[in-house]
Amino acid sequence: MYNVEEIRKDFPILGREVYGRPLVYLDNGATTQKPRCVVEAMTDEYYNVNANVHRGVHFLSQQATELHEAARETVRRFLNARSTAEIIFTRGTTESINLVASCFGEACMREGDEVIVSQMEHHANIVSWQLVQARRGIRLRVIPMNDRGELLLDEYERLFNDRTRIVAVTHVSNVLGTVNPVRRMIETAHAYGVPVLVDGAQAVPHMPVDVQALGADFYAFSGHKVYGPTGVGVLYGKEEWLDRLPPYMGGGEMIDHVSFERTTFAPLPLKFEAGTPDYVATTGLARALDYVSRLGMDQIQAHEQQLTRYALERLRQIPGMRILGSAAEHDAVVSFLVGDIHHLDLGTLLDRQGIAVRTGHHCAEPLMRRLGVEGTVRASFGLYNTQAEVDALVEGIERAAAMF
Ligand code: C6P
Repeated sequence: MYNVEEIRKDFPILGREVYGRPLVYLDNGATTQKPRCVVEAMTDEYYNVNANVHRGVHFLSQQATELHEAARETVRRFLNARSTAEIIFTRGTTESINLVASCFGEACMREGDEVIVSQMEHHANIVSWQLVQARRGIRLRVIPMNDRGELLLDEYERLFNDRTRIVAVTHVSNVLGTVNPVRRMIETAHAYGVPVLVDGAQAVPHMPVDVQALGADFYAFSGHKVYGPTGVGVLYGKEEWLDRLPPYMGGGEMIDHVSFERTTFAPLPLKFEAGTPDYVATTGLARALDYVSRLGMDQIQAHEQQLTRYALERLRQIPGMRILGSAAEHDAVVSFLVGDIHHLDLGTLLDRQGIAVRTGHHCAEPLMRRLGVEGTVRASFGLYNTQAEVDALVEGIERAAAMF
């Protein structure tokens, strides 16, 4: 049994008030709240274990290293990767994508080569490729979408040609909630001999992800969006691809031997992990993944899907409501506008009622342009949200709309 009221007790922040009203936190797409066990594991490591990893012979360093490498194994299991060599710790999705764009761009792309991205990408998966474009003269090709917010797969297939080097696509849109058919898209790309990077920032917190079943060559996500700490994320990469790529940054940890004449690099995954990692955050991330695994990703998904259906049903009844995105496969994100009320005004009025939503372009300006809007209000659900909170959102919107 999924007992959301019991689950909420694990998240102290959910008990607080803002402006004298109970907090209704519906900005989980931006970041999620942390269960007590995550914060306690990190506090415990700072109080009792803290030492730099991979370097010291002393007891604490070895213990910290064990925790850090155990966290890598937890991530491996969570994603069902083949080996811990395929799990690179980064600062988050943004850094994971930049790592692939930069290293893959350098090793595998030349002037005139192409990367396929989609109309609904987050800036992280657009701008990182534009940096490669500036350096190496590559081209971005864009998969279009229909008005429901679904990618056009026929058009996608038409984008492949002999200059296509990689596909970089989001698993779930942070604005529309569309769940893209990435498995099918990967099969298509592989039929053309092209690898695929999947931006899993908005997928990993909401559904079971199996990188081997998907066939993804690279898969990126952020710890803080899956109830873990900020400042840590993951890049999964197939070993054969990671082996082919040059290091991203130079420094300690990532080397084998260094001389002024010649340096050799450490084996995977350390080749991509220059400098002291946030080893306390990796412990926190592992604890968060254990936490969601214990609840069950299937159960979390079922709970959030039910909540999203309920929210869509209720929101649609509000006069003047325009919901952006109605893809058949829809995740726990709802973007909307009401009448001609500016998204920022609506967000501010909701905030005054204790309801936290996000407003603006959500780091997806090209998508906003396609939708013909400047921004939206976005409610994004997490494993601890309730129907009562959806009701509060609906009533909050009605109250705000009545003021206009
Ligand atoms: N989206 C949102 O409110 P970082 O900042 O590295 O943890 O994640 C970047 C990122 C990449 N891809 C997708 C699909 C995302 O949604 C995000 C982060 C947040 O929608 C902040 S803009």
